[in-house]
Amino acid sequence: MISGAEIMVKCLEIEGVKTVFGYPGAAICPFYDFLCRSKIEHVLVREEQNAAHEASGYARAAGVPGVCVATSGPGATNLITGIATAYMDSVPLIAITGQVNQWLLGRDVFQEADITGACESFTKHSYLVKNAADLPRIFKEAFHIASTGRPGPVLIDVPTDVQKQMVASFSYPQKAQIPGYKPRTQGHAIQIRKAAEAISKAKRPLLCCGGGVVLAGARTEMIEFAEKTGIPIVSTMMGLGVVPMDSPVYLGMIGMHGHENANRAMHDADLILLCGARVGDRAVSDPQQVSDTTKIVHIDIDPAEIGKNMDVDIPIVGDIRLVLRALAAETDYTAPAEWIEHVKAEKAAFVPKGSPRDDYVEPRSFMRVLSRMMAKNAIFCADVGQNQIWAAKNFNVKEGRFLTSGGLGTMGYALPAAIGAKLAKPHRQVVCVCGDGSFQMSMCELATLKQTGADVKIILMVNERLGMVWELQTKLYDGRHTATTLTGSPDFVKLAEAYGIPATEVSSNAQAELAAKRMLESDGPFLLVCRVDPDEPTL
Ligand SMILES: Cc1ncc(C[n+]2csc(CCOP(=O)(O)OP(=O)(O)O)c2C)c(N)n1
Repeated sequence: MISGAEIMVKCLEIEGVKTVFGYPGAAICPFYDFLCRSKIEHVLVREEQNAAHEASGYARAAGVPGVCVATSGPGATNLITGIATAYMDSVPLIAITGQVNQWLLGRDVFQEADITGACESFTKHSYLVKNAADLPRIFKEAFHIASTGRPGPVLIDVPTDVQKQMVASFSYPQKAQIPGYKPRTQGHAIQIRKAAEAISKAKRPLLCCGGGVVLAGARTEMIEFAEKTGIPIVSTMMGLGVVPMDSPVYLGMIGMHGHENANRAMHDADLILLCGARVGDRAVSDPQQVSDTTKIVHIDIDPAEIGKNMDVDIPIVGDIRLVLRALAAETDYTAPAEWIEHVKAEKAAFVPKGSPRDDYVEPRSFMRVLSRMMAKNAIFCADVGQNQIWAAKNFNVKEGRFLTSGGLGTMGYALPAAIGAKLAKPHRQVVCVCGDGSFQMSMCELATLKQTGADVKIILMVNERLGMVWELQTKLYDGRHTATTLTGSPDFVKLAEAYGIPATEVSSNAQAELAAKRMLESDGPFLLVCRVDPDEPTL
């Protein structure tokens, strides 16, 4: 005989899970009681939202589903923002929650929350398990659903009695069999041919890569396709890192906070190949205006994305890696020299904003210096706010990753995501940047950082404001700054030191550069507090 809880742990082991992030409570205790007998490492976070973010950072760095665990009721509801964040960024995540005993469901008993109902609109699928014998099938399906097609979070809610229920034996299915769930990976040959024909007629073609290119592991295919055809590339924020900023085929990031020359290329193009980009409003503010004048080819693994935000001329459903390979085989096109020269000249004319100063740390120029100092394959996590935009526009992701909450825009994401990423890839340099508002949403994770010993470096941009909203109020609300001044913040250096984490504060670029060098060379976690001019703009 074997209990439901033991089955849950065995399922995770068979799926190859090495680390889970969680926070226990009575309703998940049976599971924890078996987890501690397993080789799976458990990271005790300090608040459940961070468990989901840490699992998300882990998943994005490792390329396998991340796993987070919480108890019923408040534990489960605390996970919600983290689950929604993962959903918006298509991150494969398995969220396991304890639930009250089945016979108490629906009675508003202590710590009961309808978490499957609450998460319905931002999970790819969710299960409320009623019988321990179903657990192996459910876990197999959950991992399959989370990591195939367009990745996303799957929730498994397990009542306490199901965790304790004894069943005769355990066997794990070889394959998940889910009727009606068959993500299409090969693009349709006729559509690919149509796209190749459209490319052959284009005078000003452009490739636009989104987060789907990263998820598909199609970096090489993307660059090879651009090099073969000469078609230049722009990226969305989620597509950052596919092509290094200094690559000759890359023009920059598009969008509201993007590079002007990249936006102009979007405007001037007569054909855009959207690759794994969902055309969110931050990336393209008026999608219909673009598609009115420009031919659009949209490649995406998720058919629901195609045509959702922008009218599309040639839809191609499939894995970007496979579609780009097939498209490359169909075309011997070379982009007109005139167009290439035009976009290159615009890129060359682009002058990065911000220059070093000695009264404050100037974040844009500091980001550029920092990226030169960091390892090629480093993982860089940006939080949300001005700090995110300064990083996205100025940090050159060479062969590494740029992790941020691009879809939901969740403040407090960077530190936990960085911890998760470091635990997934211990040999890679991991640095995160936060604003003083964002950091205060997740600074309890300094304890997790200390406890795990994860070598994560934190750059904290202190402007004593909710900078991004302050800037918005300056521009759009006649400078009426409401509820955006951060008073009462702690001394961040002392705070880190209280956790046993070394820290230093700097207030000029010269100091910041020196301190960053020392920080990067040091072992273990470190907090670098950078004083930023409160009126520093993003653009
Ligand atoms: C959880 C959450 N609450 C509110 C917001 C709205 N918001 C977006 S940016 C921002 C300000 C961020 O301030 P800070 O972290 O200090 O970074 P800065 O903009 O100063 O770099 C706020 C409040 C959000 N994105 N996420």
